Amino acid sequence: MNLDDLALENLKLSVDDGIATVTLNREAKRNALDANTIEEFITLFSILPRSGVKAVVLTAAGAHFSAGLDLVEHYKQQRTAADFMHVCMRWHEAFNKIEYSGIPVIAALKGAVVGGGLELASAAHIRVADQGTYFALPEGQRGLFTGGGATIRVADLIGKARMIDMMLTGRIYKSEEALQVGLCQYLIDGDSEAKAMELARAAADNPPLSNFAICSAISHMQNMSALDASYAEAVVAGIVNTQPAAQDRLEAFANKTAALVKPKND
Ligand code: 1HE
Repeated sequence: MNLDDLALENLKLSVDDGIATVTLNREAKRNALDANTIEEFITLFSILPRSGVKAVVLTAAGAHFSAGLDLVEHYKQQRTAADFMHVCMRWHEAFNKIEYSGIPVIAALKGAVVGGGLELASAAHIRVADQGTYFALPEGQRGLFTGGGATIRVADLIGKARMIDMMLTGRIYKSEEALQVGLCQYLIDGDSEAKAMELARAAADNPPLSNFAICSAISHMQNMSALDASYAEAVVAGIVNTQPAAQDRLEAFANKTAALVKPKND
């Protein structure tokens, strides 16, 4: 199957100049994540990384990035514990496909990034927030628990103490404070999608093999012992750092034609 054959309902896909824009497209339900949306993520991210796309902007229709788990679907389906464990495994499949995709995924955030919406955002490689973005884990208030990887990824971003506080008390982070604790890497005054696109274009200029390593190996290595991770790092660096695309760039540096690494105004 290729990208053109995909029949998506709750996600929208467009590709321009090698950059894919994936849009959560359930604005009427504040982009709540129902089972179908999760299946569409799995389908899409099974194909996108092999489609020649160089980077992805993950954005959302309407004022909110995502209101998290579709609470109404969950309520109506009267799921058993076993049912919901299987639901969670599909969420993990979807979000692992994003985090380990090997292509940069930049999340453009706005409005509510809550519960499962934050779990989705934390699977991206970079998060850009605007001034109206807010982050919350209201699971405790709803009588729920995270099931889409927050115990791993959100705890990784902000530490377990902050995560537990958010879940127990409903604490909401926004603006500078959200940036400071690590819920986003960029906080901008304008449109987060425009900034995410700018970052995606910058990342897309890197050789695909370098991006593959950055957007998969680091995550894999975090799951390993330090000894195994250092071995895996050597293997990955052996492959990436000897690629022809690196040689070309190193030649440019040696010939003094490559850009130097300096802040813009220096
Ligand atoms: C939804 C959902 C949803 C909205 N599931 N339908 N997440 C939450 O606890 C967040 C719940 N949502 C909200 O607090 C608010 O909807 C928002 C602050 C995000 C947006 O408020 P607002 O005033 O713009 O919209 P609204 O009027 O509340 O909602 C518009 C519609 O979206 C309405 O449906 P309608 O048919 O009455 O028009 C809402 O029911 C619907 N909607 N959010 C289903 N979440 C793997 S475990 C993860 C566990 C979690 O994610 S817990 C966090 C759940």
